[in-house]
Amino acid sequence: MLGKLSSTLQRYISATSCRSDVLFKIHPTVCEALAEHRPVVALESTIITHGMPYPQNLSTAKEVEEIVKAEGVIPATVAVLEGKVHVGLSSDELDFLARSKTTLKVSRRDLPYVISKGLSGGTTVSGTMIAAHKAGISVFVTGGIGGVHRDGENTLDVSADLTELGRTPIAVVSAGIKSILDIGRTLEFLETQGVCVATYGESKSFPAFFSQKSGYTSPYNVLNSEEAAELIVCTHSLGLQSGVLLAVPIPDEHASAGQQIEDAIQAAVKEARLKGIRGRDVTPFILHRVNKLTEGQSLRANIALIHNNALVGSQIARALAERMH
Ligand code: PSU
Ligand code: MN
Repeated sequence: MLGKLSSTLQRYISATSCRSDVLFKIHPTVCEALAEHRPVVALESTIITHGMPYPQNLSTAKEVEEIVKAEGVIPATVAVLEGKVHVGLSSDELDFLARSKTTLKVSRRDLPYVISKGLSGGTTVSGTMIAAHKAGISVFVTGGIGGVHRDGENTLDVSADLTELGRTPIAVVSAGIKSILDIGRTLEFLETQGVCVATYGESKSFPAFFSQKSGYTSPYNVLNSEEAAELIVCTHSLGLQSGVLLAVPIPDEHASAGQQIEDAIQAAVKEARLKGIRGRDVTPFILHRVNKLTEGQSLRANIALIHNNALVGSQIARALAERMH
């Protein structure tokens, strides 16, 4: 009885001492898990609001949360809702984000505006990293991160995801970098930013999202979740304020459409340039066009690799939590 009482009390204390405030709300289940040092994985929401069409965006968001839970890990999807950063969403909140056509794409630079106006939006990798770090989460799973765009040496279109990785100590699990981007320059920029980049598994090639190989050598490899956790622990122990990028190659059975998707990407990148698409609209435009040009093949591959990333990321979060005990 006493044991039961004290665990209830502990839950109460952890839930009420969570660092929620007027601008920032951590979901009670996320709070409890963090207070009890149980594993938590952060998830982004631009993929829901701008990265995938309805209804696949909603089903994917829910499936990813289920995969994380099935691994014994608490999912914390991050978004801005009516001017408040939320870490961990209810099913109704996910539904709202997936259906809304007015939500903004929120990276670091957008946060002050969106919050000052009481607006809602999906957080990008950079926006999600900020919120996850503030909440005390160490592992974040997504599909693909932003990077240096092709022709970025002229346009200076370099995703804020890269500078965020340079300044926020979060481990981001992704399927590498999409070839809509300049992968070589992205890896160079990550090095400059001090981001430790490692491919998960034995492949020497850094993965290119839809393909297992980008043709660029991966700086490092981690062979399993324990090695990944060790890398994260060392980043923290050294007091580095920079992030870690873990690249998980797309599973074999979904990599076959790689070349066809690659051709569609080439066409979509050209189209974006001709149409004068700029800035924050570039990535969503290309994702949408590639999905149309491949008749949904890219979307199916995208969903499959996010599922896989969620599984791997959860295992890493678990290995990390075990290291902390
Ligand atoms: N890549 C994808 N799907 C996405 C994104 C990237 O395959 O949904 C989103 C992520 O939220 C990422 C953002 O952080 O796009 C990067 O946008 P930009 O290139 O404008 O920085
Ligand atoms: Mn950009």
